[in-house]
Amino acid sequence: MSRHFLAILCMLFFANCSKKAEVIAPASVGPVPSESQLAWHQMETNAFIHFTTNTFTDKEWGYGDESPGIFNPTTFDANQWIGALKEAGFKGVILTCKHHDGFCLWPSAYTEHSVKNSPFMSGKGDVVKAVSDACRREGLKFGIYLSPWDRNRGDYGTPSYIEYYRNQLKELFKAYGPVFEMWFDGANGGDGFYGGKRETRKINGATYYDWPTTLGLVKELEPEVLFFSDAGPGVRWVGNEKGLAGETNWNTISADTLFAGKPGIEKLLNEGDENGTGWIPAEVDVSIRPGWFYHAREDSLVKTAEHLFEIYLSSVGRGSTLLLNVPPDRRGLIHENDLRALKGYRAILNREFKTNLAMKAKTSGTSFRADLDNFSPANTTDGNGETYWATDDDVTTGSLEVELSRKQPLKYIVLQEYIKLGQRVKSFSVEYWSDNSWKPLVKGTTIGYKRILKIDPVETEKIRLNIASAKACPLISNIELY
Ligand code: FUL
Repeated sequence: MSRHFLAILCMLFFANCSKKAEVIAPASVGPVPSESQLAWHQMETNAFIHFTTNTFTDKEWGYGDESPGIFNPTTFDANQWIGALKEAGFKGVILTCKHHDGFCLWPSAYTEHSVKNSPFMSGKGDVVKAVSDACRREGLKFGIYLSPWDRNRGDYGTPSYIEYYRNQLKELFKAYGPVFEMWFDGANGGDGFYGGKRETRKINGATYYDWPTTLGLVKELEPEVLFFSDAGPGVRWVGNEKGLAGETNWNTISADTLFAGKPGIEKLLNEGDENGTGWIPAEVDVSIRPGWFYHAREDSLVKTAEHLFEIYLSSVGRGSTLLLNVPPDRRGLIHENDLRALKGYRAILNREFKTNLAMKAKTSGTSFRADLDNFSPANTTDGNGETYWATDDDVTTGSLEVELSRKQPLKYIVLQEYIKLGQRVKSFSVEYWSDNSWKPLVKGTTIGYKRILKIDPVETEKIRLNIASAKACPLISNIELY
């Protein structure tokens, strides 16, 4: 071979390599999740715990004049709570350290309205410590709900209350961290005890709390924490308390005009905004009972295991994270009926998603990025969430087939996008192979972190995912079939 010819060959080889290098990783599109948001998506299901004097007064919203003397869970056992929640598959727990009534579940140095003046463990008890310790022992993450609205405080509505609220945040984050999520709900002002004034107080939800300063202060103590509120900035409210994420569910939304408690934004929160400027995914908060707090009269109204499974499908299955409230009773235990429902729910999940028929299944696609194996359809069935099928940059539609070794009954299709590089898919359909032709199975809009489609069962040896439109080249990291 002449030297001249060798040089040309080398040039061609390197030109080709650099062309491939250029196409290697698709660029991100729109906002992308932070590390802690990604970890939050992967948690999928978390539990909420509502517990305070309401548990003993049978109320949902304490007025703020409740005597700490009534708070007395006599067989309190945080290990029972966390053990049961862990068994049900929850990865994190968020506790109402203080609800609207202002009673503190920890012995705060800034108020007398707390466990320290209750008969619970002769005033030596600390529910926040017991729960956060149990979480750490069991490997669950711990989160804090601290109600901004406080119907007990005489200074609610004035600047000194904001200082009180911030002091309590510092107290909690220093003593009970790490904290993965901080919950600020949107119930802001109304009538209350207010140190004996018994009046109605209104605050301006957009300005009173000066959230940027408060969040900045918390971030200094806990840089990784995610803030939940209607408007985020870490996680947004899903717009209802029924367990329903939008069928169309964008993780993106523009938060600049939103604030906690703003009325009339439920649909926007439920569906997000394709062109939103921030990654602020929706969290689905819903209670296992009609109320958020325990009431004996609701013992027969605990959601069934089947209902909880439906909620899983309409939350996690629509690309959100589920936050299921399980309120302990007056004994300080999770009630037997709730335990039974949780066990049943776990059993359904285990049964329905037992064997992924698509694992390592044969795949093919209309096209894949620069014909590089790094982006081939096989990445969707390799059980690795870090690999994905991608098309060329100018290709925003495409099809991918998954072929099973034999004809199998199908009930669920699980799809996942590689969201690290942004949410892309706007609409898709799935078909199945039957009688020598493709038949329609299901259609959908967004996919996001995870989409679970429950279908009318079919028997088939092949399915085809068609991406009909996307914001940019689609990146599908995972397909599972059950
Ligand atoms: C709402 C509160 O008013 C409810 O009592 C409950 O805590 C729910 C999760 O958030 O804003």
